[in-house]
Amino acid sequence: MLEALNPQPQDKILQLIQMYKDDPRDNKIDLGVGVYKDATGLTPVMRAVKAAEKKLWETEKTKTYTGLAGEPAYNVAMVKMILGDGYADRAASVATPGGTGAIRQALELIKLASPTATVWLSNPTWPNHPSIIKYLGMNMAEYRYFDAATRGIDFAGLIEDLGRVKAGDAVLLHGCCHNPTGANLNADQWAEVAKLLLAKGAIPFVDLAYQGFGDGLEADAASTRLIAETFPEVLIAASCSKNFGIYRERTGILIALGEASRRAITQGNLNFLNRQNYSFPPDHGARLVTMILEDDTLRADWKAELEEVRLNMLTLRQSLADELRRATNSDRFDFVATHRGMFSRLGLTEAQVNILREQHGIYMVGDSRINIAGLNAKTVPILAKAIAQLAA
Ligand code: PLP
Ligand code: TYF
Repeated sequence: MLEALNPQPQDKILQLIQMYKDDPRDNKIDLGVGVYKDATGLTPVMRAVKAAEKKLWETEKTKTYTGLAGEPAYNVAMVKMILGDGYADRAASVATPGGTGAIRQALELIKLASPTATVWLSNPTWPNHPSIIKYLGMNMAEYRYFDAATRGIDFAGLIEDLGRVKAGDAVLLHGCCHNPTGANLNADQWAEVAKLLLAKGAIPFVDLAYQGFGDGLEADAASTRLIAETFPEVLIAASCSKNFGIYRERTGILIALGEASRRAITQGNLNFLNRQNYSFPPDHGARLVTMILEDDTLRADWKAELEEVRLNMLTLRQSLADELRRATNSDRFDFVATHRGMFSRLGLTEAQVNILREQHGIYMVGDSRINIAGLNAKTVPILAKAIAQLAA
Protein backbone atom coordinates (compact mmCIF):
# COMPACT_ATOMS: atom_id res chain seq x y z
CA MET A 1 0.00 0.00 0.00
CA LEU A 2 2.59 2.55 1.02
CA GLU A 3 4.37 2.20 -2.30
CA ALA A 4 1.39 3.95 -3.87
CA LEU A 5 2.21 7.18 -2.01
CA ASN A 6 3.67 10.08 -3.93
CA PRO A 7 5.93 12.74 -2.44
CA GLN A 8 3.98 15.72 -1.06
CA PRO A 9 4.90 19.34 -1.59
CA GLN A 10 6.72 20.78 1.41
CA ASP A 11 5.69 23.90 3.25
CA LYS A 12 8.13 26.55 2.02
CA ILE A 13 8.08 28.37 5.34
CA LEU A 14 8.94 25.22 7.29
CA GLN A 15 11.59 24.29 4.71
CA LEU A 16 13.26 27.63 5.33
CA ILE A 17 13.68 26.77 9.04
CA GLN A 18 15.81 23.78 8.05
CA MET A 19 17.88 25.78 5.57
CA TYR A 20 18.56 28.33 8.27
CA LYS A 21 19.56 25.64 10.77
CA ASP A 22 21.92 24.06 8.24
CA ASP A 23 23.67 27.40 7.50
CA PRO A 24 27.01 27.43 9.38
CA ARG A 25 27.45 31.25 9.28
CA ASP A 26 27.21 32.76 12.74
CA ASN A 27 25.97 36.14 11.50
CA LYS A 28 22.92 34.62 9.78
CA ILE A 29 19.54 36.32 10.37
CA ASP A 30 16.26 34.40 10.55
CA LEU A 31 13.26 36.39 9.29
CA GLY A 32 11.36 33.29 8.22
CA VAL A 33 8.75 31.44 10.25
CA GLY A 34 6.19 33.53 12.13
CA VAL A 35 7.31 33.00 15.68
CA TYR A 36 7.88 35.90 18.07
CA LYS A 37 11.46 36.31 19.23
CA ASP A 38 12.83 38.77 21.77
CA ALA A 39 16.01 40.82 21.24
CA THR A 40 18.14 37.80 22.21
CA GLY A 41 16.40 35.57 19.66
CA LEU A 42 14.45 33.62 22.29
CA THR A 43 10.76 32.75 22.00
CA PRO A 44 10.02 33.08 25.69
CA VAL A 45 7.37 31.35 27.76
CA MET A 46 5.23 34.27 28.92
CA ARG A 47 5.29 35.07 32.63
CA ALA A 48 1.57 34.47 33.14
CA VAL A 49 1.81 31.14 31.31
CA LYS A 50 4.63 30.02 33.63
CA ALA A 51 2.65 31.14 36.68
CA ALA A 52 -0.49 29.35 35.46
CA GLU A 53 1.50 26.18 34.76
CA LYS A 54 2.91 26.22 38.28
CA LYS A 55 -0.54 26.71 39.76
CA LEU A 56 -1.95 24.00 37.53
CA TRP A 57 0.76 21.55 38.58
CA GLU A 58 -0.07 22.23 42.20
CA THR A 59 -3.84 22.03 41.89
CA GLU A 60 -4.71 19.69 39.00
CA LYS A 61 -6.35 16.56 40.38
CA THR A 62 -7.20 14.60 37.25
CA LYS A 63 -6.31 14.27 33.62
CA THR A 64 -9.42 12.37 32.66
CA TYR A 65 -11.08 13.25 29.35
CA THR A 66 -12.48 16.71 28.89
CA GLY A 67 -15.66 17.32 26.79
CA LEU A 68 -15.78 16.97 23.00
CA ALA A 69 -15.98 20.74 22.72
CA GLY A 70 -13.24 21.22 25.32
CA GLU A 71 -13.78 22.71 28.77
CA PRO A 72 -16.79 25.07 28.64
CA ALA A 73 -14.91 27.72 30.64
CA TYR A 74 -12.27 27.99 27.89
CA ASN A 75 -14.89 28.55 25.22
CA VAL A 76 -16.67 31.17 27.33
CA ALA A 77 -13.40 33.01 28.06
CA MET A 78 -12.30 32.93 24.42
CA VAL A 79 -15.65 34.11 23.03
CA LYS A 80 -15.45 37.00 25.49
CA MET A 81 -11.86 37.86 24.58
CA ILE A 82 -12.63 37.85 20.86
CA LEU A 83 -16.18 39.17 20.70
CA GLY A 84 -16.94 40.71 24.07
CA ASP A 85 -20.27 40.05 25.82
CA GLY A 86 -23.64 39.19 24.40
CA TYR A 87 -22.97 36.15 22.22
CA ALA A 88 -23.94 33.30 24.58
CA ASP A 89 -27.14 32.50 22.66
CA ARG A 90 -25.65 32.74 19.14
CA ALA A 91 -22.21 31.17 19.62
CA ALA A 92 -21.45 27.48 19.23
CA SER A 93 -17.77 26.65 19.69
CA VAL A 94 -15.20 23.90 20.01
CA ALA A 95 -11.64 23.91 21.26
CA THR A 96 -9.25 22.78 18.55
CA PRO A 97 -5.58 21.87 18.16
CA GLY A 98 -4.31 25.36 17.33
CA GLY A 99 -5.72 27.86 14.89
CA THR A 100 -4.98 25.40 12.10
CA GLY A 101 -7.28 22.85 13.74
CA ALA A 102 -9.98 25.52 13.89
CA ILE A 103 -9.50 26.36 10.21
CA ARG A 104 -9.71 22.70 9.28
CA GLN A 105 -12.88 22.20 11.34
CA ALA A 106 -14.44 25.37 9.91
CA LEU A 107 -13.82 24.11 6.40
CA GLU A 108 -15.21 20.69 7.29
CA LEU A 109 -18.31 22.39 8.71
CA ILE A 110 -18.77 24.38 5.51
CA LYS A 111 -18.34 21.19 3.50
CA LEU A 112 -20.85 19.35 5.68
CA ALA A 113 -23.46 22.10 5.40
CA SER A 114 -22.84 23.16 1.82
CA PRO A 115 -20.54 20.83 -0.15
CA THR A 116 -20.51 22.96 -3.30
CA ALA A 117 -19.88 26.32 -1.62
CA THR A 118 -16.84 28.23 -2.81
CA VAL A 119 -14.32 29.45 -0.26
CA TRP A 120 -12.78 32.79 -1.24
CA LEU A 121 -9.20 33.55 -0.23
CA SER A 122 -7.19 36.74 -0.37
CA ASN A 123 -4.37 36.76 -2.88
CA PRO A 124 -1.95 36.16 -1.27
CA THR A 125 -2.86 34.30 1.90
CA TRP A 126 -1.32 31.86 4.37
CA PRO A 127 -0.36 28.83 2.23
CA ASN A 128 -2.12 26.38 4.56
CA HIS A 129 -5.50 27.91 3.62
CA PRO A 130 -5.49 26.77 -0.02
CA SER A 131 -3.61 23.61 0.89
CA ILE A 132 -6.32 22.38 3.29
CA ILE A 133 -9.16 23.47 1.00
CA LYS A 134 -7.60 21.57 -1.87
CA TYR A 135 -7.07 18.52 0.33
CA LEU A 136 -10.75 18.58 1.30
CA GLY A 137 -11.72 18.80 -2.37
CA MET A 138 -13.63 22.04 -1.91
CA ASN A 139 -14.18 24.85 -4.38
CA MET A 140 -11.87 27.80 -4.00
CA ALA A 141 -11.57 31.27 -5.51
CA GLU A 142 -9.27 34.23 -4.95
CA TYR A 143 -9.92 37.89 -4.42
CA ARG A 144 -7.30 40.56 -5.09
CA TYR A 145 -5.83 41.98 -1.91
CA PHE A 146 -2.26 43.25 -2.16
CA ASP A 147 -1.06 46.07 -4.36
CA ALA A 148 2.50 45.12 -5.29
CA ALA A 149 3.32 48.70 -6.27
CA THR A 150 2.31 50.43 -3.02
CA ARG A 151 2.56 47.37 -0.75
CA GLY A 152 -0.86 48.44 0.48
CA ILE A 153 -4.34 47.12 -0.28
CA ASP A 154 -5.68 46.86 -3.82
CA PHE A 155 -9.08 47.90 -2.55
CA ALA A 156 -10.69 48.50 -5.94
CA GLY A 157 -9.57 45.02 -7.07
CA LEU A 158 -10.79 43.48 -3.84
CA ILE A 159 -14.24 45.03 -4.16
CA GLU A 160 -14.50 44.07 -7.81
CA ASP A 161 -13.58 40.43 -7.07
CA LEU A 162 -15.81 40.10 -4.01
CA GLY A 163 -18.59 41.43 -6.21
CA ARG A 164 -18.56 37.97 -7.81
CA VAL A 165 -19.24 36.13 -4.55
CA LYS A 166 -22.40 33.99 -4.67
CA ALA A 167 -24.95 33.63 -1.88
CA GLY A 168 -23.74 30.92 0.50
CA ASP A 169 -20.06 31.24 -0.42
CA ALA A 170 -17.61 31.58 2.45
CA VAL A 171 -15.11 34.44 2.38
CA LEU A 172 -11.97 34.03 4.43
CA LEU A 173 -10.81 37.30 5.98
CA HIS A 174 -7.73 37.79 8.14
CA GLY A 175 -9.18 39.43 11.25
CA CYS A 176 -6.01 41.48 11.78
CA CYS A 177 -2.29 41.39 10.94
CA HIS A 178 -2.60 39.92 7.45
CA ASN A 179 -0.25 37.01 6.75
CA PRO A 180 1.89 37.25 4.60
CA THR A 181 1.62 40.91 3.58
CA GLY A 182 1.21 42.95 6.81
CA ALA A 183 -1.19 45.22 4.86
CA ASN A 184 -4.61 45.57 6.49
CA LEU A 185 -7.99 47.07 5.68
CA ASN A 186 -8.83 50.24 7.58
CA ALA A 187 -12.11 50.64 9.47
CA ASP A 188 -13.93 52.26 6.53
CA GLN A 189 -12.78 49.50 4.19
CA TRP A 190 -13.93 46.83 6.63
CA ALA A 191 -17.34 48.49 6.77
CA GLU A 192 -17.54 48.55 2.98
CA VAL A 193 -16.50 44.90 2.68
CA ALA A 194 -19.07 43.94 5.32
CA LYS A 195 -21.80 45.83 3.49
CA LEU A 196 -20.94 44.19 0.17
CA LEU A 197 -20.70 40.66 1.57
CA LEU A 198 -23.94 41.07 3.50
CA ALA A 199 -25.69 42.11 0.30
CA LYS A 200 -24.20 39.07 -1.44
CA GLY A 201 -25.39 36.66 1.25
CA ALA A 202 -21.86 35.46 1.95
CA ILE A 203 -20.65 33.74 5.12
CA PRO A 204 -17.60 35.53 6.55
CA PHE A 205 -14.93 33.18 7.83
CA VAL A 206 -12.50 35.13 10.01
CA ASP A 207 -9.01 33.78 10.70
CA LEU A 208 -7.78 35.51 13.85
CA ALA A 209 -4.26 34.27 14.58
CA TYR A 210 -2.61 37.49 15.81
CA GLN A 211 -5.02 39.26 18.16
CA GLY A 212 -2.85 41.62 20.22
CA PHE A 213 0.04 41.74 17.74
CA GLY A 214 -1.21 44.68 15.66
CA ASP A 215 -2.84 47.68 17.34
CA GLY A 216 -3.71 46.06 20.68
CA LEU A 217 -5.87 43.25 22.05
CA GLU A 218 -9.16 45.16 21.77
CA ALA A 219 -8.33 47.10 18.60
CA ASP A 220 -7.32 43.90 16.79
CA ALA A 221 -10.73 42.38 17.51
CA ALA A 222 -12.66 45.37 16.13
CA SER A 223 -13.14 44.06 12.60
CA THR A 224 -14.11 40.58 13.84
CA ARG A 225 -16.64 42.26 16.14
CA LEU A 226 -18.03 44.34 13.29
CA ILE A 227 -18.49 41.17 11.24
CA ALA A 228 -20.11 39.37 14.19
CA GLU A 229 -22.59 42.21 14.69
CA THR A 230 -23.41 42.55 11.01
CA PHE A 231 -23.92 38.98 9.76
CA PRO A 232 -26.47 36.35 10.74
CA GLU A 233 -23.83 33.63 10.31
CA VAL A 234 -20.08 33.89 10.90
CA LEU A 235 -17.24 31.42 11.40
CA ILE A 236 -14.22 32.47 13.47
CA ALA A 237 -11.04 30.39 13.71
CA ALA A 238 -8.78 31.81 16.42
CA SER A 239 -5.34 30.80 17.62
CA CYS A 240 -3.65 31.24 21.00
CA SER A 241 -0.26 30.25 19.59
CA LYS A 242 1.07 33.77 19.16
CA ASN A 243 -0.69 35.95 21.70
CA PHE A 244 -0.13 33.47 24.54
CA GLY A 245 3.16 32.19 23.10
CA ILE A 246 2.01 28.58 23.47
CA TYR A 247 2.70 27.46 19.90
CA ARG A 248 3.39 23.80 20.63
CA GLU A 249 0.50 23.36 23.05
CA ARG A 250 -1.87 23.53 20.05
CA THR A 251 -4.56 25.82 21.38
CA GLY A 252 -7.29 27.29 19.21
CA ILE A 253 -11.03 27.65 18.94
CA LEU A 254 -13.67 27.53 16.24
CA ILE A 255 -16.67 29.76 16.91
CA ALA A 256 -19.78 29.46 14.74
CA LEU A 257 -22.29 32.28 15.13
CA GLY A 258 -25.80 31.64 13.90
CA GLU A 259 -29.44 31.90 14.81
CA ALA A 260 -30.02 31.19 18.51
CA SER A 261 -32.69 28.59 17.66
CA ARG A 262 -30.08 26.61 15.67
CA ARG A 263 -27.29 26.86 18.23
CA ALA A 264 -27.71 23.37 19.72
CA ILE A 265 -27.63 21.68 16.31
CA THR A 266 -24.59 23.67 15.21
CA GLN A 267 -22.87 22.79 18.49
CA GLY A 268 -23.71 19.13 17.94
CA ASN A 269 -22.13 19.25 14.50
CA LEU A 270 -18.98 20.89 15.84
CA ASN A 271 -18.74 18.20 18.53
CA PHE A 272 -19.30 15.57 15.84
CA LEU A 273 -16.45 16.98 13.73
CA ASN A 274 -14.11 16.98 16.73
CA ARG A 275 -15.08 13.35 17.39
CA GLN A 276 -14.45 12.29 13.81
CA ASN A 277 -11.04 13.90 13.69
CA TYR A 278 -9.49 13.53 17.14
CA SER A 279 -12.23 13.13 19.74
CA PHE A 280 -11.28 15.42 22.59
CA PRO A 281 -9.24 18.52 21.82
CA PRO A 282 -5.94 19.17 23.64
CA ASP A 283 -6.52 20.63 27.08
CA HIS A 284 -3.25 21.87 28.55
CA GLY A 285 -2.90 25.11 26.58
CA ALA A 286 -6.63 25.81 26.74
CA ARG A 287 -6.58 25.41 30.50
CA LEU A 288 -3.66 27.82 30.86
CA VAL A 289 -5.47 30.37 28.71
CA THR A 290 -8.62 29.96 30.82
CA MET A 291 -6.70 30.39 34.07
CA ILE A 292 -5.04 33.54 32.73
CA LEU A 293 -8.21 35.09 31.34
CA GLU A 294 -10.23 34.32 34.50
CA ASP A 295 -7.68 35.63 37.02
CA ASP A 296 -7.33 39.42 37.31
CA THR A 297 -3.64 39.34 38.29
CA LEU A 298 -2.58 36.80 35.68
CA ARG A 299 -4.65 38.52 32.99
CA ALA A 300 -3.15 41.92 33.76
CA ASP A 301 0.38 40.53 33.64
CA TRP A 302 -0.29 38.66 30.40
CA LYS A 303 -1.76 41.78 28.79
CA ALA A 304 1.25 43.83 29.92
CA GLU A 305 3.69 41.33 28.43
CA LEU A 306 1.66 41.06 25.21
CA GLU A 307 1.85 44.85 24.94
CA GLU A 308 5.64 44.70 25.40
CA VAL A 309 5.80 42.18 22.56
CA ARG A 310 3.58 44.30 20.32
CA LEU A 311 5.42 47.54 21.04
CA ASN A 312 8.78 45.86 20.50
CA MET A 313 7.66 44.82 17.01
CA LEU A 314 6.31 48.33 16.33
CA THR A 315 9.62 49.87 17.37
CA LEU A 316 11.49 47.47 15.07
CA ARG A 317 9.13 48.37 12.22
CA GLN A 318 9.71 52.06 12.68
CA SER A 319 13.47 51.71 12.93
CA LEU A 320 13.60 49.44 9.86
CA ALA A 321 11.55 51.99 7.89
CA ASP A 322 13.90 54.76 9.10
CA GLU A 323 17.03 52.78 8.24
CA LEU A 324 15.68 51.90 4.79
CA ARG A 325 14.86 55.55 4.16
CA ARG A 326 18.45 56.45 5.02
CA ALA A 327 20.07 53.53 3.20
CA THR A 328 18.04 53.87 -0.02
CA ASN A 329 17.69 57.64 0.21
CA SER A 330 14.02 57.20 -0.71
CA ASP A 331 10.60 56.65 0.84
CA ARG A 332 10.07 53.40 -1.07
CA PHE A 333 9.97 51.32 2.11
CA ASP A 334 7.90 53.63 4.31
CA PHE A 335 5.09 51.07 4.11
CA VAL A 336 7.03 48.92 6.60
CA ALA A 337 6.00 51.36 9.36
CA THR A 338 2.31 51.29 8.43
CA HIS A 339 2.02 47.52 8.11
CA ARG A 340 0.89 45.69 11.24
CA GLY A 341 1.55 42.35 12.89
CA MET A 342 4.60 40.14 12.59
CA PHE A 343 4.98 40.34 8.84
CA SER A 344 5.73 42.69 5.99
CA ARG A 345 5.98 41.70 2.37
CA LEU A 346 8.83 43.81 1.06
CA GLY A 347 8.10 43.36 -2.64
CA LEU A 348 11.53 41.98 -3.58
CA THR A 349 11.93 39.50 -6.42
CA GLU A 350 12.68 35.86 -5.70
CA ALA A 351 16.16 36.39 -7.15
CA GLN A 352 16.74 39.24 -4.69
CA VAL A 353 15.50 37.09 -1.81
CA ASN A 354 18.02 34.44 -2.89
CA ILE A 355 20.86 36.98 -2.99
CA LEU A 356 20.02 38.12 0.54
CA ARG A 357 20.11 34.52 1.72
CA GLU A 358 23.19 33.38 -0.18
CA GLN A 359 25.37 36.48 0.14
CA HIS A 360 24.20 37.95 3.43
CA GLY A 361 22.77 34.97 5.36
CA ILE A 362 19.43 36.80 5.64
CA TYR A 363 16.54 34.34 5.50
CA MET A 364 13.05 35.41 4.45
CA VAL A 365 10.18 33.62 2.72
CA GLY A 366 10.47 33.48 -1.10
CA ASP A 367 7.71 36.06 -1.59
CA SER A 368 9.90 38.50 0.42
CA ARG A 369 7.85 38.24 3.60
CA ILE A 370 9.90 39.12 6.65
CA ASN A 371 9.14 38.33 10.27
CA ILE A 372 9.74 41.67 11.98
CA ALA A 373 10.34 39.92 15.31
CA GLY A 374 13.38 38.19 13.82
CA LEU A 375 15.17 41.56 13.85
CA ASN A 376 16.88 43.44 16.67
CA ALA A 377 18.60 46.82 17.05
CA LYS A 378 21.83 45.37 15.68
CA THR A 379 20.40 43.57 12.63
CA VAL A 380 17.99 46.31 11.45
CA PRO A 381 20.80 48.38 9.83
CA ILE A 382 22.38 45.22 8.41
CA LEU A 383 19.13 44.28 6.66
CA ALA A 384 18.54 47.84 5.44
CA LYS A 385 22.03 48.05 3.99
CA ALA A 386 21.72 44.67 2.26
CA ILE A 387 18.39 45.70 0.71
CA ALA A 388 19.81 49.05 -0.41
CA GLN A 389 22.68 47.25 -2.14
CA LEU A 390 20.12 45.19 -4.09
CA ALA A 391 18.37 48.27 -5.31
CA ALA A 392 21.61 49.90 -6.39
N1 PLP B 1 -3.79 31.51 10.49
C1 PLP B 1 -2.72 32.23 10.13
C2 PLP B 1 -2.91 33.35 9.17
C3 PLP B 1 -1.46 31.94 10.65
O1 PLP B 1 -0.43 32.68 10.29
C4 PLP B 1 -1.33 30.87 11.55
C5 PLP B 1 0.01 30.49 11.99
O2 PLP B 1 0.56 30.75 12.89
C6 PLP B 1 -2.49 30.16 11.92
C7 PLP B 1 -3.68 30.51 11.36
C8 PLP B 1 -2.55 29.01 12.86
O3 PLP B 1 -1.64 28.89 13.84
P1 PLP B 1 -1.59 27.68 14.83
O4 PLP B 1 -2.20 26.49 14.20
O5 PLP B 1 -0.15 27.51 15.13
O6 PLP B 1 -2.37 28.11 16.04
O1 TYF C 1 3.16 31.90 8.57
C1 TYF C 1 3.87 31.56 9.51
O2 TYF C 1 5.09 31.67 9.48
C2 TYF C 1 3.21 31.05 10.80
C3 TYF C 1 3.77 29.75 11.31
O3 TYF C 1 2.82 25.19 8.19
C4 TYF C 1 3.51 28.56 10.46
O4 TYF C 1 1.86 31.00 10.57
C5 TYF C 1 4.02 28.44 9.18
C6 TYF C 1 3.80 27.32 8.43
C7 TYF C 1 3.05 26.29 8.95
C8 TYF C 1 2.54 26.40 10.22
C9 TYF C 1 2.76 27.54 10.98
